Amino acid sequence: MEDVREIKQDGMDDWVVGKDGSAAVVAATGRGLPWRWQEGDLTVTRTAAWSAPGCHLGCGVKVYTDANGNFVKLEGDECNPFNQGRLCVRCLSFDQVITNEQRLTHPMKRARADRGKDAWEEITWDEAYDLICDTFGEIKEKYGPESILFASGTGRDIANGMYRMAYSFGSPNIAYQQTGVACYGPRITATSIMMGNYCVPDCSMYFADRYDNPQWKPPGVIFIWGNNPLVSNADGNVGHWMVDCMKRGSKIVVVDPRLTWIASKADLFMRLRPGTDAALALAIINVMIEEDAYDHEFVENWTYGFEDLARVAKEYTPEKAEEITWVSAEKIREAARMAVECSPMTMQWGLALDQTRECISGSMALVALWALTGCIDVPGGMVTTHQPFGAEIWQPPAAETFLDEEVVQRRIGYYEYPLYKYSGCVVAQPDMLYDACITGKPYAIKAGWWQSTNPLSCCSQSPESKAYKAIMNLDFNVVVDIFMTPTAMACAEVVLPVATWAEKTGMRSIWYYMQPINAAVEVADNDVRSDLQINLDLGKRWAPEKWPWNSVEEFFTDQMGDSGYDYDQLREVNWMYPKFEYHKYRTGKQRADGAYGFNTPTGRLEFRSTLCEQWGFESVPSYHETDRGPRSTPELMDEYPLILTTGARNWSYFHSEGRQVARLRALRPDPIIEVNPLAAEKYGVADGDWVWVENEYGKIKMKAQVTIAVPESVVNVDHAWWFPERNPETLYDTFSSNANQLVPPEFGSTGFGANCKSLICKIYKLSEGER
Ligand SMILES: Nc1nc2c(c(=O)[nH]1)N[C@H]1C(S)=C(S)[C@@H](COP(=O)(O)OP(=O)(O)OC[C@H]3O[C@@H](n4cnc5c(=O)[nH]c(N)nc54)[C@H](O)[C@@H]3O)O[C@H]1N2
Ligand SMILES: Nc1nc2c(c(=O)[nH]1)N[C@H]1C(S)=C(S)[C@@H](COP(=O)(O)OP(=O)(O)OC[C@H]3O[C@@H](n4cnc5c(=O)[nH]c(N)nc54)[C@H](O)[C@@H]3O)O[C@H]1N2
Ligand code: SF4
Ligand SMILES: [Mo]
Repeated sequence: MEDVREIKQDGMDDWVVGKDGSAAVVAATGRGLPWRWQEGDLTVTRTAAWSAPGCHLGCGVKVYTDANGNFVKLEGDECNPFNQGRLCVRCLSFDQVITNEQRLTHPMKRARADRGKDAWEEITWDEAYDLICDTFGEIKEKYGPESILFASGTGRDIANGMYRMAYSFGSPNIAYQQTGVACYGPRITATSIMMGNYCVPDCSMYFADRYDNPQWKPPGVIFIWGNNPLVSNADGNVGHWMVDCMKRGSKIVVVDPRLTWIASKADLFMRLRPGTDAALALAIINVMIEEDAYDHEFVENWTYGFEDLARVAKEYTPEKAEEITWVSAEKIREAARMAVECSPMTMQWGLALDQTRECISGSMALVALWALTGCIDVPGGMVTTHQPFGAEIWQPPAAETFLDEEVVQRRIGYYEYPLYKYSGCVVAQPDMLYDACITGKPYAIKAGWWQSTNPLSCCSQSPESKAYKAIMNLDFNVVVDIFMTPTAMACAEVVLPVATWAEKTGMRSIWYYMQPINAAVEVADNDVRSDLQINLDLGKRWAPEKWPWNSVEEFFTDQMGDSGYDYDQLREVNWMYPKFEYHKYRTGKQRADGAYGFNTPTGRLEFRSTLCEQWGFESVPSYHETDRGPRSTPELMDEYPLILTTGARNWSYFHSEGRQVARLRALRPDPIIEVNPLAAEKYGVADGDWVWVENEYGKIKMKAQVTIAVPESVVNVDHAWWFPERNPETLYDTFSSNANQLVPPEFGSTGFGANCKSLICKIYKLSEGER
């Protein structure tokens, strides 16, 4: 390797010249820092916290261990450019995860007849693998490899290994079983079809020297739209970055029905009615066009379909939008002016966009908004994303590299919903997949592999729901997790225990950088394996030619793209940042073919999507009224007078995780419904009361938190609750306070989207004895 790289010192940066002359930049701050050292009796290991337990980030941490390799404590790694030493309460409670008595410590099996019973038998890894291979093998022989689904949940440290393993088995049915994949995929799709790439707000994270980098400048204004960055640290974005930008002068506009911490600090807070985001965006666009305040140079030279956008936006005057969204026309005008005048404008958007049924055309309105400002790929604007060094580790491999085209096309939903190809998560359409589990159409689905997902707590309604029926209808299920879960208790024949991030060798990569996950803690007492090790073990059995690596380190070296480095060298430098450039669409670096412009059929940013047009989907940004609410179902509002949003993130929990972790549970002991003081008075509810939250679909028990965080007509409920302390054979009561009892499994015309955040309900106190 040494002969193909040359290191040049250039100010802050170390340049590494790869084989083809392409230059990468390695963080100067990382070179020369040890990845492991001794402090007194303790060994310190520099590493990254990704999963398990789960998170979208992977902040830099220093793990302290004793002479026996046992975990002692951890601290944020102040040298790590990504989080700069800051940690949230979940990492700070990791001591209670790694030593948690409820962790799974051995592979286990159970007879199918004993589903739902706490009747597990410990087995060895070899016995577990044999059982899985024999059973999957028989099913494959009889029904074909596509009859086994391979599911994971949200972005944890899983996808690359699990996708490879599933494809090695021969199945194209990768799954993420939330109705309409209503998380992230829709936003990626909307951006990709319009621009050919995804975009993120530029908080300097592409540079190892961060805010000091002379190329970067702070955003003039950050629109925080349907996202709560400090709490959720979602999608690779550290919430603290927003605060860092605020300190450097960025103004903040928040679009959220709830008064979040950052909304309380905002220059402009647009408290909209849940589900009306697209109408608000179109009204802001309306003002920008009416006031002739958009970026003409960008629109004329680099975009397509502006007239179509203008036609749609014309309808959404601020006054009309005020009626729909509850945001005053005056604030709408102010937002439009800030977007233009506080240049560069950027946007941190979130889950609320995906969780409307017509989420693609709705999200397109937001892409159009930021595009009109022309702040694309400029310092402090919306910057496009690319895999660092072309490495695959974060982005799973394409199915086509493993499977024949004809097999890929058998993926459930492949023909019906072609936009899935643009979502970055090439999964089966979840609702159709559940249907197939039940009906055997278009073909039988017979078994499930569930690695890092707990769909019964997170994404299903009740024992009567399609999800529960589908999962229970399968002949054989394998669950891979760190804890026993309601899903595993309900349906698994085999459970495999995994290592936490502190116990495994891995690699964290996202668009900005690459970093090793250095195993810090010995796992001698536990018989756990890393997710990748499990995928590698089984992948080797199913398709040895696709798994030529003898160790995970060898695997990672192969995943490092054109960096010119191997895994050990990555360890030496601690983290690697690719060379980053702005204005790529103007220099021919945005598209793989080197042409100027964007990676779309027209080469322009498409306000009217030619891809959508081709497939007969709605092709311009648009607003769709939510299915239930004061405008679409006024007749239901007497019975269900409150607007319901679900699942706003809290500090303690990552979805269904963390309920067994004492420190986290103490922060949020019970499932919460947020109710405004005026509403509480109206419905006879006091702070701390247990209430029924009910709508046409179901009812759940929640504890009222009376707070001005929500407006009078809106309530918000936690999602993903279960109670690890309760009887396993009730599935830990996961259906008693499960937000999804209130969410219908209905998705949008593109196969994406679900109305999780714009529903209706009523609330009333539990009677005596109902608790
Ligand atoms: N009503 C409502 N429902 C929602 C939402 C909402 O806002 N409202 N949000 C939705 C969203 S956006 C999402 S992404 C889904 C999330 O759904 P999921 O991703 O399925 O989340 P969990 O149910 O927490 O399941 C994760 C499981 O994986 C385990 N785990 C964590 N890390 C690892 C790891 O590294 N390896 C392995 N093998 N296991 C691991 C955890 O212990 C846990 O049991 O929920 C959705 N559900
Ligand atoms: N602590 C913690 N962090 C997490 C997770 C977790 O479970 N816990 N889950 C991870 C996952 S998978 C995801 S997808 C992300 C999601 O993270 P975010 O994108 O931040 O999503 P939420 O917290 O669900 O909602 C963000 C904000 O949207 C507001 N909101 C609700 N309805 C609407 C609406 O109709 N319109 C608008 N504009 N706003 C609305 C809520 O009040 C909330 O403040 O978080 C990730 N990070
Ligand atoms: S966001 Fe919190 S839980 Fe996630 S890696 Fe960073 S500190 Fe850990
Ligand atoms: Mo998510």
